[in-house]
Amino acid sequence: MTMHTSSETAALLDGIRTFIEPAHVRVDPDSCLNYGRDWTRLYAPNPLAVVLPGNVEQVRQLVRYANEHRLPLVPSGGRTGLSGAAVACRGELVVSLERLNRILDFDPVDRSVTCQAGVVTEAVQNFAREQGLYYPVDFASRGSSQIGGNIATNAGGIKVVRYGLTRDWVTGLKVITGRGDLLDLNRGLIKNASGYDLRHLFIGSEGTLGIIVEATLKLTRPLHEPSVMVLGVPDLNGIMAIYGLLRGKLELSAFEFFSEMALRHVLKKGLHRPFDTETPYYVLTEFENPDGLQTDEALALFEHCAEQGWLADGVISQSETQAKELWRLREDISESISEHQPYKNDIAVRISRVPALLAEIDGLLAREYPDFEVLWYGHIGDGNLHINILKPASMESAAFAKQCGTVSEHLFAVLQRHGGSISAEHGVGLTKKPYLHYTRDETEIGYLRAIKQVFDPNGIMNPGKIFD
Ligand code: 2HG
Ligand code: ZN
Repeated sequence: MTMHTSSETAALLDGIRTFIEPAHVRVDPDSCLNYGRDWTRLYAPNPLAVVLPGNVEQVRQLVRYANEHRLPLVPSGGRTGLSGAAVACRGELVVSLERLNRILDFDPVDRSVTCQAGVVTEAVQNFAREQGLYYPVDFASRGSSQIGGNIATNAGGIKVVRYGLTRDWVTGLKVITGRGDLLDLNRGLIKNASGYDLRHLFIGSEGTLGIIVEATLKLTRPLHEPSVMVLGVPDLNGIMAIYGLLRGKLELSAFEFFSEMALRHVLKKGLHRPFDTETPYYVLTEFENPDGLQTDEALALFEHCAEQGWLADGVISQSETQAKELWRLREDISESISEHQPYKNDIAVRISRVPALLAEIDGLLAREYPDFEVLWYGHIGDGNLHINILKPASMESAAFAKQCGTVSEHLFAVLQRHGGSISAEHGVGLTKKPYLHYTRDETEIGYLRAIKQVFDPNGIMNPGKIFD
């Protein structure tokens, strides 16, 4: 990375101010702090400056300028990421897409919406609802995450069992490649068999190939009156047994779990227990229940699971408000523990492998972290577990990270044996980079590098993220 003197930096930024309004090229400490980091909070932000282009042409000019001057760029959305992919800690220029925040087009026949990259997820969801439709990619950070960032990380979330990942909803993408070319990829087509689909390379590329500036998203019909059940489960194995039964009988749109230890953190923030019985684990599941027609079926399934000893108690929502309250028990966990600087795991295996993986890592974590608080939660219906280890207040951050890093090696070795992934949905960014080889072998990483070289020959796009 080139070090610039302050007069060189000033000249570089002045150059940018010739094609982006000076007010949108910021160097003030507040902007550098806020735009230079994401939710990981592990790295000290240190960007050169923050630039907020107001249109696609300005993004293109900026990328061309960055190539000429070998300026590293960090594309920036809502910065709700948890892997450090949107962190600028090495003098990079942050490119915030937040001014590209317009919904551009809607077509009721196509059932699709075209929007700029900086549109907030919830704004797309609300727009869809106003059209009588539904954008089903959903997660707790919906109020600040942006569509461009969702696409750059192929965001998953809480409805994947029914609707899949962000990848499944993107029918068109406009990107500025790391070379500064504008590509208009797939243009909203459902079917297009005309060769390599570059759209899918950009989905999940974490800003390393170029900058997403616009997206066309599919919409679908809304869920019919979903009901939510929370079930108290005595052991981890019971969870998958319940899943196997329920998914065959109900139209599930979510199947999540969390531990009693995790629940206690949201209770501390003012939420209430779903029922009096305490169990080590809980399942939260959502299913379509138009006119309450599935309630009897759900209750019969509940009885069956109770007879098998798979669950000990449960509750089913009686209203939309109650459903929302139950959802908060799961959705609020991540934020409720952030003050404990958790070491985050975001692992995935095939659903069928979950019981075997759980059995192995449960023992491993108990052995390796005897004195740490280990919280389990996540999207178990997708094979995706978030295991969070809380930092003891008395321990130094660096020592804690080091110890967790060592345990990660054991954990990921187990995961590798089960054919799993070190990141299900949060991405690799900086935090998972040292472990990428557990999921992708060296030959495959070689292909990733070669692809990057094609789109970003000067290595200016989010350098140091995913791999070096
Ligand atoms: C969730 O599912 C998010 O709540 C955050 O992906 C997970 O905090 C985490 O580890
Ligand atoms: Zn998650």
